[in-house]
Amino acid sequence: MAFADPRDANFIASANHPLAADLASDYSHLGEQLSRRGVNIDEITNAVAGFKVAIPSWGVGTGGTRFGRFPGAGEPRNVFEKLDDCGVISKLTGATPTVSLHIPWDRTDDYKALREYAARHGLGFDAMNSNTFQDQPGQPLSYKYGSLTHTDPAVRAQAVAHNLDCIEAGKQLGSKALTVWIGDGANFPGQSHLGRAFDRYLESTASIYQALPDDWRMFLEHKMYEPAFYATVIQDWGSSLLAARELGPKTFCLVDLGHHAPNVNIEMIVSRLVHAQRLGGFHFNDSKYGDDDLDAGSVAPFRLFLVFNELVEAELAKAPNFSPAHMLDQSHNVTDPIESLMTSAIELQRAYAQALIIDRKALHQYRIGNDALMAAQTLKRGFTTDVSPILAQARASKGAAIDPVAAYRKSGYRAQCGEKRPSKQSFGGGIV
Ligand code: LRH
Ligand code: MN
Repeated sequence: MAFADPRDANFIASANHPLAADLASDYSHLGEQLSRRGVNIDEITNAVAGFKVAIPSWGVGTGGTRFGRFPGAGEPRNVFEKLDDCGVISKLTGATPTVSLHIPWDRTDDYKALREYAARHGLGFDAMNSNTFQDQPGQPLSYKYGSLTHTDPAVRAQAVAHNLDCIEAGKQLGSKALTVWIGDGANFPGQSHLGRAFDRYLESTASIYQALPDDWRMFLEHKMYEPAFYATVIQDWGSSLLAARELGPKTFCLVDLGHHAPNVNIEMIVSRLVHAQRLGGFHFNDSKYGDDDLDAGSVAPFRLFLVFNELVEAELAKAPNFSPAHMLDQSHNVTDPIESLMTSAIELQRAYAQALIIDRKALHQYRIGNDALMAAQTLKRGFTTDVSPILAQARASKGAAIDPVAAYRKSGYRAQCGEKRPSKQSFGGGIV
């Protein structure tokens, strides 16, 4: 099999050539349909072309669960190889120009060199992620019973220091945000004092807040449960918003879609955080039961559409303090992570385009007229419109691939990596 570099513009152009005519015909056909609905297709395509989502560095390797992880061929062995793979995703989709790093998983002793290496792939860095949910070799104090909220001030200080390290690394990389997710909580009623644990959280995060550069943001990520199975200190958006308001204007709430109980109305949470001017961003993924970290739009695409409907409403209303950071946070246990990340980025663009084509004038009329059925139908018509030609045209307009997965497979990139990156057998579980 002849290998090719899927990041090469000529390779992408040659992969697009046989698909261009069909795309042009599908695009003009959809254009006619949408213009009859008062929608200018090129405006939507331009908006979609401007949509960006960050790739989680921890998502380009095969993920796992506590029961097992089954690495595929050509796994990235270090942050530089992770960036190589992120470069492929970025070039083929045109939608992922930044990477969100996780420290210490991506720690390196020369962040300036890492920044230059990323720039050669046309990549930058989004929010840094700290990690005080695992103990590292040689770490003086354990996080078994918590980190930023541990009852021992020395453990809290160790966790705060780690977050300051992440900020220092991020400053060298050009990142402008720190995401703080902690697994702190309790497994038994009575194990921890729920109020004092929250007070310790505020005390510790206030120290992190002090170290934030003026143009940085701190994202607080709430999660209902796991690894704590009775009470989690930042368990829901209410706890996150309370903390954000008490910590200061550079603190925002990050919504990981998988961190809610099944059937929770996440689009309502988004609407409230927009109102509170504290919507910091998202960890997009999908789930059916728990924090399954499945591919975005793979289980509940209508829910994803409803989240983007709230984002478009906020955009159109010019909501103050509204610039959410879009990031994926997924675990690819049974697919090629590059393919899953490409298709997931595209599913976000799909939900965005579907939300953009909603006839909001008609929707408003039906709403104030309490015509519930027609309001619901008008909204849903966005979701039931196949906007694939818009998504492909947005990619083609940026020199990306009309069919990224087909182009990726045609390049043989994974097989190339298999040859270059000898895989080491790994047994046992764990998310990365
Ligand atoms: C926690 C979480 C968090 C990351 C981790 C990899 O479940 O969503 O965002 O730090 O996954
Ligand atoms: Mn997350």
